[in-house]
Amino acid sequence: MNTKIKILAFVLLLSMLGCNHKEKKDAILLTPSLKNEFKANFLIGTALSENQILEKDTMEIALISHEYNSITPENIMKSMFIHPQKDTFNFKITDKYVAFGEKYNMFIHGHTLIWHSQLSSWFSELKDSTAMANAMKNHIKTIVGRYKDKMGSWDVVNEALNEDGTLRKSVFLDVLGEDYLTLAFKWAGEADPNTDLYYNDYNMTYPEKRQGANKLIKQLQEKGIKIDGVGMQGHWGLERPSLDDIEQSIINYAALGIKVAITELDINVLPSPWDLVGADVNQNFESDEKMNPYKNGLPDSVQTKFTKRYKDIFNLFLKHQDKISRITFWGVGDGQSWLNDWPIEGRTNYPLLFDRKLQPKPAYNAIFNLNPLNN
Ligand code: 9MR
Repeated sequence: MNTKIKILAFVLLLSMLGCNHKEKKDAILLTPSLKNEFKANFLIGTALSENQILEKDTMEIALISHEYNSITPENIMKSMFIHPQKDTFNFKITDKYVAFGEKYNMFIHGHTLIWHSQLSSWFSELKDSTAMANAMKNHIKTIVGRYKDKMGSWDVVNEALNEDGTLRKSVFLDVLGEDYLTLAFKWAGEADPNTDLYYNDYNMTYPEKRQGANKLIKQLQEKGIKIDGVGMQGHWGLERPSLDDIEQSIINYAALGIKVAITELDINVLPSPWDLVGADVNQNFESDEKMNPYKNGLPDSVQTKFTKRYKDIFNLFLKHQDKISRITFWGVGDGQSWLNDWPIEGRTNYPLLFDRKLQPKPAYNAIFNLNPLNN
């Protein structure tokens, strides 16, 4: 489909918002969408913010339900929100998240059960291994159990590795040692045997970190612990990681006999003078005008690079579609992205397929028609 038709189709989608239900449905069926374009290849997902889950903006929800067939909660399932006190769970908004997925017939992913960051503070007070094990077990079994048979998959453990492939220091590692990984996957599998269990991390294309992830996954497999997939967070730049590193990583993880999901995909177009890579939100730097060069718009030359980058990585994903279960963007429009505030607050970044007005960008059009199965 050429760009002009696609833009017309999108305008049609937006204008339909004034139509009655039947007219709206008929028009949506005519318009192209990411989920239809790649329906034979992999799921196409987005992260959802709290406002999106609450369906605050009708136009945005029409777009989300039209384009994506999979969802991940950007923040609301993290322990500090869902399990704020040892004996208190907050399921109000997470129930709405799951209902959202059911309403729009989407694949529902859970993010994330065991993570050192955005962790409820009471976890850090547990110094005794029995108390920590009981707390983790209660956390995992209560949350996974509540949504049993509704979730397609869970990020059971998130970001447990350092860049050199060793295990990251955390309260879980401190108190329980390496066993915490085994226990987390074991309890998640017991709570819902029908959901896919993932290990999810950033910089998963780095050779040393890749080795560490391989080791971690193999150790679980050797113990007979269920692990179904690995999430490669796609917090990538215009040039790094190289296509070759991405490809080798996909091949390497798939060779372990598990699914590969590309999670949290966004392409950062802003300068990173500290050679900073990854997604550790604890790294923050002072604001500086030079570091926010595109606050009035993205120059054509950068837009072209950005578009090509998305096209190249989608070509790669299609080449390895037999190994990839799901591609999830870390948000819908550029205005939503965490990259506007990391590692410097208040910048204007352009990492996603839709702009701040939720209009499709050239990169959106570029990833259509790549698919040999559709042409
Ligand atoms: O996008 C999330 C942002 O809104 C939060 O402030 C941040 C806090 O840690 O987490 C962001 O999402 C992270 C994800 O949950 C795990 N991988 C790294 C992501 C970006 O930091």
